[in-house]
Amino acid sequence: RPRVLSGVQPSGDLHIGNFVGALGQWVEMLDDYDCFFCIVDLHALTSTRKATGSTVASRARDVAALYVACGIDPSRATIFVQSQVPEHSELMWLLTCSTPLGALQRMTQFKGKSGQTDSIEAGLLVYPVLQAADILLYDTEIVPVGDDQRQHIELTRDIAQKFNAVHGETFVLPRARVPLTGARIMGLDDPDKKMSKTDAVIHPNHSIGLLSSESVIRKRIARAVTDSGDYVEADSEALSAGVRNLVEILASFDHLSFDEALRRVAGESYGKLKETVADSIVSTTEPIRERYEALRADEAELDRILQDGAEKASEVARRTLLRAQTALGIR
Ligand code: AQP
Repeated sequence: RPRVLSGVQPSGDLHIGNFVGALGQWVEMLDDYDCFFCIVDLHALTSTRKATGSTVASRARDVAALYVACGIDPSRATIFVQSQVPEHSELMWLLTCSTPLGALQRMTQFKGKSGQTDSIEAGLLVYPVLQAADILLYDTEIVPVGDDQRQHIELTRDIAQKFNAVHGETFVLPRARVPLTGARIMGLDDPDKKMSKTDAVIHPNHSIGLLSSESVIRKRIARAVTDSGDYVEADSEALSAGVRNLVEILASFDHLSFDEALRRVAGESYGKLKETVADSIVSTTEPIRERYEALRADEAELDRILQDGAEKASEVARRTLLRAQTALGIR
């Protein structure tokens, strides 16, 4: 079966964008792919803005419980924490040495984030190389991600291609799998900005957590930015960014295409649209929240799942790292 790898940073509460762009797609791949799902804690250290090490460590268990609660069965997928497999950091260094600085400086995320602050940590610049190591270590063919990661997967391919050309066939070339709807869920408070965990810490109305209660979900959707109109236009070109985002959320949660979702709500008032969207989110997330509570309470079982996962991941990672070291001539 083709190998799949993807991950989430334990950098805050997972939101509905993470579900649509990542976890929701992963569940659908369990039968047909050999799945590795990582909790990328080292990525969550890339900026002091995000979290301290100890917060990241306790959140890693939260994320593991959430993976399972969303339907990622640990007997059908390898679930592990990135820092428990040291090969990720080792391979990253080998790849960093041949990655052009200009390629990293051209990454859209780096340009956007480095422009917001005077003091930028080097981790923000080089973390796409760590991401490349995460992917290449597992001979990954498919990386199911949201749209924001597309450019980083392309960079991973470039890094792998260059390495193979110089040192001989070593890495499998991966490709991104981005969902047709919901690839980029936008902030509810600012529909021009991608919904993100870290923004949610500063702006409480920015996102909806996967574990939010029904009342919070309804309140946040009710407050979502729309526009000065009253009714949903039938023509998708005429929709404002805020209304488009709500239709996109509805489509993702109800497994519809964007056009199908729009046909369902066209002509409705914004109030009714918001009610429909909130209903749809609640019906998907409520069972996840219930399962999560039970799973999170059993820390010994979570640790066993992660220990098992790290052992399986290490077996593959060790072989690939050795291959890369041998190709480079340092073994
Ligand atoms: N808004 C989104 N819509 C669709 N998919 C999304 N993903 C993230 N945001 C959206 C996808 O979720 C996976 C995990 O990504 P992440 O851990 O980087 O999530 P984040 O919310 O972006 O977290 P942070 O800490 O707030 O990161 P930064 O600071 O980088 O924005 C990925 O597959 C991602 O595509």
